[in-house]
Amino acid sequence: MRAVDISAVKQPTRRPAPQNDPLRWWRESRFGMFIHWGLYAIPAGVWQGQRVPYIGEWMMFREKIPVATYAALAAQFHPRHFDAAAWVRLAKQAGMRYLVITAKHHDGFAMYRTSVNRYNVVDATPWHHDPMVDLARECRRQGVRLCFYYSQDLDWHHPDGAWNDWDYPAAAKNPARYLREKVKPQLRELLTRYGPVGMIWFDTPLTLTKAQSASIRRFVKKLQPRCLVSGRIGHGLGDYNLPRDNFLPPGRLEGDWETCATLNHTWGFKTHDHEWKSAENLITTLVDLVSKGANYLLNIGPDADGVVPAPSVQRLRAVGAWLERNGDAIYGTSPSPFRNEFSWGRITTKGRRLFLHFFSAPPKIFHLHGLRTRVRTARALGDARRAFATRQTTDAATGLPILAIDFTGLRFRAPVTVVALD
Ligand code: FHN
Repeated sequence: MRAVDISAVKQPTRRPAPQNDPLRWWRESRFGMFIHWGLYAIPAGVWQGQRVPYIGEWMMFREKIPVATYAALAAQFHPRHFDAAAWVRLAKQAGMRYLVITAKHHDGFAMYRTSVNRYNVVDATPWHHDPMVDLARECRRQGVRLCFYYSQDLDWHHPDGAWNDWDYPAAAKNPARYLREKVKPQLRELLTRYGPVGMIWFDTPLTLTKAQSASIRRFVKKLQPRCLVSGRIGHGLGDYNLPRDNFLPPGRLEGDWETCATLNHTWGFKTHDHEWKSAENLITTLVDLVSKGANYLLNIGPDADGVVPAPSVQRLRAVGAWLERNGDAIYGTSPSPFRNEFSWGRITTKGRRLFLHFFSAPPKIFHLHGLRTRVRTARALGDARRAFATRQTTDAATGLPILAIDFTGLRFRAPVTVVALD
């Protein structure tokens, strides 16, 4: 093991960001809410009486549902319980600082008012309502950053969009026309009608060329220069990296990363997916990701009435309660100065402070090997009176520094307790 000094750790993306760096808010936020909501919430994972095993929002593709049959679902979309204030409040309660909602997923249906075609939540449903107006207002009011998911490549509704070859022959597709007639006009609407947008969360770059992706990026930046572009614009053109869904990195990452993840196994609502990750799992994952330099974008899939599944609400509130006590060790932090993972937990840093996140109670005398920085105090986070005795020595055999902290008498709160060193 190499000894580290927290002030000397190379943290390429953690350099003090200039005030005007558009990534600054995103790096500081660390935790966001992903929302997958669309027509797929109506069949909710059941097609022709059969429960489907795959992610709910892929039903149109997996069943090769003709455009006209799928579009007919819109006549049933009338979410009487939709409450933008409550959704944004839930994000706040969970400690999430940004919200990314599906403005258009792969099914091509716009969940906002678009003038591009009538295939949208205002013109095609009995609801006749644009939920993005409410969400934009509530995000502004409650201080959460609004971001839009937009499927720029796959579009199973547009004749020139990628991957619907059961309605439209692949050979006749003209992607340039799709970009010109749908993608760019819709992005213009999203970026000019709802106020400042934190990010356009592009997804699944599968068929567009580098030049096409670059032209989408330029288009976004021209309309809102501070709006971020997610890594899945493809071709390395994003403002940050987005690995595969539910990715848990094995060690510290270089650069800016985000892991997007499900709470159960689907993104879009399914009636029969009840395998929820526990609150402990979510907190541990948040800590793990942040200690490695990644953001955590965690998904909810509201049902067709606009109701967020109760198990999602319970779990998000539990994470929020933990963040309420321990948020100082998450928001605005830098990754662990150590490359390796520890079996006892994880480390985050902020300035000269080092946060030790224990996944279970440590021994009464806890040893941290390899920290060269002098430690003045060690105390339980949020409890300045609670100081622990520390001792720094050098291991005679390896020459490595050893920090010993005496936790005698500390009752560790489940699932983890954070200790700050400065
Ligand atoms: O195909 C999509 C999927 O439906 C979902 O939107 C996820 C979220 O990251 N992205 C794609 C798969 O990676």
